[in-house]
Amino acid sequence: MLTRSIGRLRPHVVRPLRQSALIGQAQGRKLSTLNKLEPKDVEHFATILPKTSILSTLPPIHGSADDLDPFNSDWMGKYVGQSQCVLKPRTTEEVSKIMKWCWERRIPVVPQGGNTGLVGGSVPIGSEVILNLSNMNKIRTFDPISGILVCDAGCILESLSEFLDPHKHIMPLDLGAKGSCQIGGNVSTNAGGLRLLRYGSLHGTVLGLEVVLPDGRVMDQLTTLRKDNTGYDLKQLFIGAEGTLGVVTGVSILTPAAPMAQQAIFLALPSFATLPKVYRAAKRHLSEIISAFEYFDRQSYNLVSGHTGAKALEDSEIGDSQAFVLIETSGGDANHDQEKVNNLLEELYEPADGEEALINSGALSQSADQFASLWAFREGIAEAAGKSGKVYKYDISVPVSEFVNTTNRVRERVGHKVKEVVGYGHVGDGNLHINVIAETYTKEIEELLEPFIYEVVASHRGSISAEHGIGKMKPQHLHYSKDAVSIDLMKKIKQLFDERGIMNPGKVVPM
Ligand code: FAD
Ligand code: 2HG
Ligand code: ZN
Repeated sequence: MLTRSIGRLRPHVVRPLRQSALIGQAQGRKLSTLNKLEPKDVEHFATILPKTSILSTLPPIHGSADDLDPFNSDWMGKYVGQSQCVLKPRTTEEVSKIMKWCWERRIPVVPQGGNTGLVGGSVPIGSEVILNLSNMNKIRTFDPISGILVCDAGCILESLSEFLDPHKHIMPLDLGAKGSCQIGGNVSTNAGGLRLLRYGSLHGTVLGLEVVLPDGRVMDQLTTLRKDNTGYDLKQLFIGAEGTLGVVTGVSILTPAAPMAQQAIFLALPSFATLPKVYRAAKRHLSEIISAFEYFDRQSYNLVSGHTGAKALEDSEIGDSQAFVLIETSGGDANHDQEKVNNLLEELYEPADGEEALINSGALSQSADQFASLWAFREGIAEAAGKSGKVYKYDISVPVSEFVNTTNRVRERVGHKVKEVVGYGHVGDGNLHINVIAETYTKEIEELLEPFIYEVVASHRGSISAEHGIGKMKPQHLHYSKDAVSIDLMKKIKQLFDERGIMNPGKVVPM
């Protein structure tokens, strides 16, 4: 029988790391055609923003370089820039004035949200100005009838969820970095996350955007229309552009009604071999109430358990289970949903074809706390990996049947040169995360992994970036997932919006 006694897990907290390792010095984009920041630029910024909204080592601010460190370094401590100036505008007008000045002076700019990105897109490759959106954090409107929320781009995802809670609505996306990431960053990376299976991608739920273009003009497409077939849908270009085409300053997004009943089901499987059957059975039995189906391997389980001391099940129930699944249901009636879950569990323990049980054991959340604890276990993998060492992160789309083969090929490839390789991901979206944890970042390990992993992905016609983006990490590998014609068009679009190349140079588009 499923155990119902869980609740020893600690809540997951996302904290930016401040480390100084640097892989691959700034290269790529021709930063030389751009101008270096001078004191006169900072003086001008001080006419647009109060001095408290400017961090700079240059006069007239004369700040300390240490104050800029958290903005220059990414969440993994893998990418480190040398910006001498961070600007924190409060309004779209301020962003527009800053961009206009930078455009005229040819000064490169990196838009930055919560700085939780995992591909080095949010930090400079050289000394670009950092335009940090954290002071743009106002809700503009919310319509409880349609569920349409309009807000500033710098609103933190979790704050938006908290705002919606009393209105009985939820954000259509959720991710482990919710306490730090911003909706503008989510849009700019087209973040996927844990609810994509149910609510789809931001390409569908974002209804409108307000964007400051590289030359300072404001593109106002902040509509609240669900239907609008008036020509090219320009806002789609900014969803996933990673700050290379403009600065997203406002977002209009469709928020779903909050489910009346939710449950988390944690399952321990003898091996990955039974997972496809479990997934199919879950889809059949749970149909409209399934809202997430997440997988992680034994190495991931041990990592989180070792790091937090948490256990999703007793050791005796886990036994030598090699694969774990977290299923979430979101429905309108707890009794009705429970019946569906019971039918599913019955089939998993006693398959109709008389085969062996598909699962070893499992746990069902019985309270909001237990629900949160089970999710914290899954969401804690990235943080636990970061606490164990330096992490090479691969975020790929391959057929679900290839999840374990692909992870094992990476394990064999790196052998004892690294501490651990863990595999986990969003089964419902065919998205596998492979985290390779090493003592330190080295060229030797990087060269073992790349392009090896991308070649494996390409052999399945998969994606080298399922949800985290391209950033600084992968422009040179884009061809593994995009053909030459597509890359050529991407370059032309970049040129059209940003012919001076000041917007987040060296990111996404290969040279
Ligand atoms: P940043 O990291 O600040 O920026 C990301 C990119 O967007 C950069 O290129 C930046 O220049 C650009 N950008 C940011 N704001 C703007 C703006 N207003 N206008 C224009 N460009 C902008 N990602 C997923 O997809 N799914 C997950 O499940 C997931 N889980 C995560 C869990 C953890 C613990 C962590 C650390 C990260 C996770 N991520 C995940 C990656 C990351 O959190 C997301 O990509 C997130 O959307 C980034 O938001 P941010 O505000 O931190 O953006
Ligand atoms: C997740 O699904 C995130 O937990 C992070 O996308 C993945 O850190 C990673 O590799
Ligand atoms: Zn993910």
